[in-house]
Amino acid sequence: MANKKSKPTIKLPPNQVITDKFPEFTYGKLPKISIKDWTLNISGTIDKEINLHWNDLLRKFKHNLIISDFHCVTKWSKLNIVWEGILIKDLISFVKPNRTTKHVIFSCFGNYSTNLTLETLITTNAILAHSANKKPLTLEHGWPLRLVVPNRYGWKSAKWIRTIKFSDIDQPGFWETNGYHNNGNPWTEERFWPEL
Ligand SMILES: Nc1nc2c(c(=O)[nH]1)N[C@H]1C(S)=C(S)[C@@H](COP(=O)(O)O)O[C@H]1N2
Ligand SMILES: [Mo]
Repeated sequence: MANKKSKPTIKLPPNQVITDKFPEFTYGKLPKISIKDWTLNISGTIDKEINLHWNDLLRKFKHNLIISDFHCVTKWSKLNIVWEGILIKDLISFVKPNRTTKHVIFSCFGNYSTNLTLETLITTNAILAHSANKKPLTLEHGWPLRLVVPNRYGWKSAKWIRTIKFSDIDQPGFWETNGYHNNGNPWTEERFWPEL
């Protein structure tokens, strides 16, 4: 009789390894942030630039949960993280970017940035998270607010978000100008610039 091998039930992008820990992965030093002075600046191809204080942000938007897997390009993956925060979709409905808008650039406290297309943010159900696995983020994981983009490598999930700029023109971020792929889809291993 044929010996049926059981198929693995976990779907993992190619060449990733599961970790049960939640590694902290930061280029450079941890930023110092005071929640009292914290603002989120939203600008670019929207009608009016906005600055939101922490409490404004928490009050203005619905809070949602997503469960997603985290894949670092250095090959560790952590499965099933519960993120809570504000869906980028809700932020987009609020700021109403102009019809020509195609790109969104996130900049952080510290010297880090990343770029995504508006379409990717919507179709991946990206979230601005303030908690992970039911606890407020630790500073190491991006407190008070980080981006989480499911189905993109971890470097797109920028921690310590400070500004969000909507744009007609792409503006590659920190890793995207240092050899990492502009799109970063782990399922097709978009790790590095295609010519590298
Ligand atoms: N501001 C900032 N965001 C960042 C990084 C960083 O160095 N600075 N590293 C990125 C990388 S490469 C990964 S894998 C994830 C790691 O998130 P974690 O430290 O919460 O595991 O954060 C991403 N966001
Ligand atoms: Mo990473």
